[in-house]
Amino acid sequence: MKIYIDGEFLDKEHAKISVFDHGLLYGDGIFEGIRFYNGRVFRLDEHIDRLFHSARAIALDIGMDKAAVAEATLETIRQNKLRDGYIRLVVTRGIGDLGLNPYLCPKATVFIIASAITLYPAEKYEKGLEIVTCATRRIAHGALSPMVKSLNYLNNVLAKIEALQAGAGEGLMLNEQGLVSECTGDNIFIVKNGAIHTPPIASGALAGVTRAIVFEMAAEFGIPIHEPMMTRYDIYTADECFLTGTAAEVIPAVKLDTRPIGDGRPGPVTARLMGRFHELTATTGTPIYP
Ligand code: PXG
Repeated sequence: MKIYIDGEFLDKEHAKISVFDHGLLYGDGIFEGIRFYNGRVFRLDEHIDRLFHSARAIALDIGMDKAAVAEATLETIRQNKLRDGYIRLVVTRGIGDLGLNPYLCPKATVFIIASAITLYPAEKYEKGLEIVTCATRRIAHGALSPMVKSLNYLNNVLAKIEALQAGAGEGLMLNEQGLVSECTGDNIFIVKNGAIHTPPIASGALAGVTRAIVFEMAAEFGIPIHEPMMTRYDIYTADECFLTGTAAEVIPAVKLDTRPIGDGRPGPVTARLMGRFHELTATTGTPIYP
């Protein structure tokens, strides 16, 4: 396996980051998780745009332009001769001293891993996930913008521990007001009375690339889609529920806190969105091998 670090491709054994890197010392950095299917990178530009927005928000100079980051991403896949897989693209503040001061880090560290990804078992796509509400709250806008896909994932990790300990596939995270935000690594949607609803970005949801595709698909199908503030009640009483993310794609959720959602089985709107999403991943994207 060849890993991109700061312009070089290194073997896995030699792909190492300094213990003085502020990405490690302070979680001072950002990342993207990107999928590629059938020789094409899915929604590459959207991921690169979000990366640059994350960088801007934390005053981080990536030291490369968007075209160079996109090309490095494609070249990492080529070096590994892959056609299907997952990209982890990480930019850290870089190497500094043992103090918070980011201005003492002269240059950002950029690394890119192209690899396989652990997916939910196929059975979960057919039968649906059971999810539980986590006590750990989504990061507040006043602490660190939840829009920034930063290396500070500890509260999501703690929520994921809660979900896994409860035997659930994913955990629902609320914001400080107790409103539904999203899951630990996925956005959440419900279907009710023929319309799709998902919490607004203001509630602490990440502006997911897959989330945006649900809006496109809803428009295509003529299904109304709204972003109201939502509580758990809305999910308990929904007809259908599904989660979205680069890793999860579109996956049905059939129980929240042991209560069946709708009839407790994946619903028809979810199935239709899953089908269209698979068509998009199979037929669109930036070619890796022109
Ligand atoms: N919310 C959070 C907190 C995320 O981390 C999403 C929503 C969905 O966003 P996208 O843009 O992917 O539709 C994410 C993304 C993993 C993994 O290994 C998690 C994500 C992406 C890729 C892999 O669990 N989460």
